[in-house]
Order: sequence, then structure tokens, then C-alpha cells
Amino acid sequence: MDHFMRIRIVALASVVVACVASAGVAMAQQGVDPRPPNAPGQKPAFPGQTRAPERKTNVPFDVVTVAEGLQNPWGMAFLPDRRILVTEKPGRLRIVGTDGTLSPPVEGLPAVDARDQGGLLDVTLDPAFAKNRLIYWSYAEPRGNGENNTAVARGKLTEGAAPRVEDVQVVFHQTPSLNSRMHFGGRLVWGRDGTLFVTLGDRSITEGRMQAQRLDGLLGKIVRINADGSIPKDNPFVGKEGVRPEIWSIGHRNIQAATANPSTGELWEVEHGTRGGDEINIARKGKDYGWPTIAYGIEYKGDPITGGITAKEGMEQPLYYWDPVIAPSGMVFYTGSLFPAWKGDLFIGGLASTNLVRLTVKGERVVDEERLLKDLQPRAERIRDVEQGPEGAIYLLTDSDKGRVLKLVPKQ
Ligand SMILES: [Ca+2]
Repeated sequence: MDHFMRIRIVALASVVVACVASAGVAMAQQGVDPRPPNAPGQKPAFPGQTRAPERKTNVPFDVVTVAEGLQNPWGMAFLPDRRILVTEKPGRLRIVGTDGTLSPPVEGLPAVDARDQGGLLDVTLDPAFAKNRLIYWSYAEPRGNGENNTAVARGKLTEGAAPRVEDVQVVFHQTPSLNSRMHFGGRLVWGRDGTLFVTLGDRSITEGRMQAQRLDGLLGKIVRINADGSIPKDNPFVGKEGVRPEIWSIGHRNIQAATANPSTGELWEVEHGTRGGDEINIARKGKDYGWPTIAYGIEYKGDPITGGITAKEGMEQPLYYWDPVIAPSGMVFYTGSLFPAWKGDLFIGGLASTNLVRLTVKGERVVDEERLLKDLQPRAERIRDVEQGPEGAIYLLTDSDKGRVLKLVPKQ
């Protein structure tokens, strides 16, 4: 082979390599979101970990306004008679009647710190509510001098002339308290065994973020408690010196979406990343989800996060991540019969994306993604919470000072 022929072959090979490489980039940018990633150099740890292919289910549905006039509603829970408990972030809990009317605020709740992301957060019924009338709610608990932390209280829901909670007990306080108005986490999820998972944030400020890996505090953690606030004996760190026994899992940033997987009972959660690092995890006993040592995406200012690495031995990879982000809040696996085509799918609320994310999940893999409500929201409302109603409709809370309860029902 002469010299020029060799050059031509090398040049041709380079073109082929370049074409394959650009096809690879194009592949990496497939999925439902056409925008480029914030961290284009980062590679997923396994195929399908991000930008799953789009699949439009074309399920016809109507969006019905169930109630409106709620100020930044954050969490909801269905009462046995199908009325809905809804929290408003400034500190009010209301009951939405089946006709959409709002009750006066439930009396007897402790004060909340409602600045920025803080306030009254999630609400859930005791698994034995029918017998004991107990409800649980999470909130930003004021501690004086601008300090606060996430807390969980419970009380007996009583209805007379005005609804109220009685015998209120604070069953959980996140420690340490910090002077921050951000990253409270706050979702409440029951395990099948009657224990309660509480998702917590890292409080956003550096002092909090750098404690997400520490076992002697509750910043950037998921905790697991008994209903009365005592510690389950089988928590992963019970009996270990210098370690908080409430801890279930560590290395989380800010979790505002969590639900029990109906087929396995395990806790699934979606946490907010920075620019390009929202991620889905199955929160397992004693595991480390990496924050802030490993993370996808970049800092808000554009710098790499910590050491700029996305994987490390001993730290869990997310099941799935988004770059750019959706800003997740609220999630549920759909198990109802109104939408057979969606059975088993995972629905996640989007704050920044102002849409409802639908994912097809096979075991522990996301196989396709769809964005719903894109064209149905002239006001581009942020979605704060997603629940399945007792009749099988999908209920949403929209996050604004004129927040609404919406439901998706099959098209009439
Ligand atoms: Ca992580």
C-alpha cells in the first residue's frame, strides 16, 4: 500500500469514526427533551439510565378541576369518604369536599416556618385511620433565630363546627436545625409493615450539603420511624455508636417525590438535582445514594459538583436521571382501572417542566418516557403532587397562589 493510499484509508476511517461518534451523541440526546444536556461530557453508567425513548400512549383523557383557590397546595390524602385533605404551604390544612368546596383551615396545627420552600408540606392518614382518626403531616419547624428543620406531627382529626386536630404530638424532628429556607424534603410514605418513611433534604447551604454523607445527623437522609416516633428495631444503624438510629438511607439531596412500589413494597423516590441531576432511586436499607460525592449535572453557577464524578464504589447509581431536569415533586405508580393502558406506569409531577411525566417501568429499568399536559396548561402551572384517587383517577396539585386540585379521567 502506498503512502497516499494509506492516508486515504486513515482519512476514510476517521470519517467513519466521526460519523459513529456523532450518531452516538445524537443517540445520547434522544428522548422526550430536545434540549442538550447541561453536562454533555457525562456518560450514563448503563444503557437507558437517561433519555429513554419517547412513547406516546395517546390515551384520551379530560382534565377536570376538582377545587381551586388553594394557596400553594403541597400534599394531599384521601379520606375514606373520598373528601381530600390538602395542605397549603403557608400553614393551612383544608378538607376538599366531594363537591369541591374548601373547609375552613383545620385548627390545632403547630406553627410552620413558611419562608421560601418551607411551610406545611405533606399529609397522610394512619393505616388504621378508620379506627384511630390519626393523621400525620410534615412541615418546616421554626426553631428561633431563623433556624428550622423538617418535622412530622400527628393528631386526631375531629370534625364538629370546624375541623381540628387533637392530642397533637410531634413524632419526629430533623437535626441539626439550620438557618436555611431551602431543601426540606418532606414526603411521607408508609411501608407495608406500618413504619413511616420521611424524606429529608440537605438544606441547600454548604453546611448542610456536606453532612449528607455523615451518619451522626439527619441532613440529606431518608429516615424510618414507627408511627409513634420510636425507632424500628430493624433499622440499619440501630445500636451503632455515634450514628442516628432513625436513618434508613444516606446521600440524598432533596426528595419531594416518594411512593411505595405497589408490587414490591419498596420505597421509590425522585430527588432534585442541581442543573441536570434529577434522579430516581429505590431507597434501600443502609445504602448510600452518593450526594454530594457523586452526582449527574453541574452546579447552578456552571462549575462541576464536588469532584465532578458520577460514579464511585459503594455508592448507588440512580435507576434513571434527567439532564436537563424536570424538578420532580409528587409521584405515584398507577394501579387503577380507569386507564388500563397506564397500569403499572410511574407518574411524576414536574415543577420546572410544568408537566406530568409518565414512565414505563420494567422491573428496575425505565424503558420509555412521555410528557403529559404539555398542551393542556395555558397557565403552565407547576405540578406539586400526584396521587391516585380511590376511583382510579389521577389527581394533581398545581403550585401557585391560586393552586388547584385537578384530576385526569377518561375522555367523555
Ligand atoms: Ca444520587
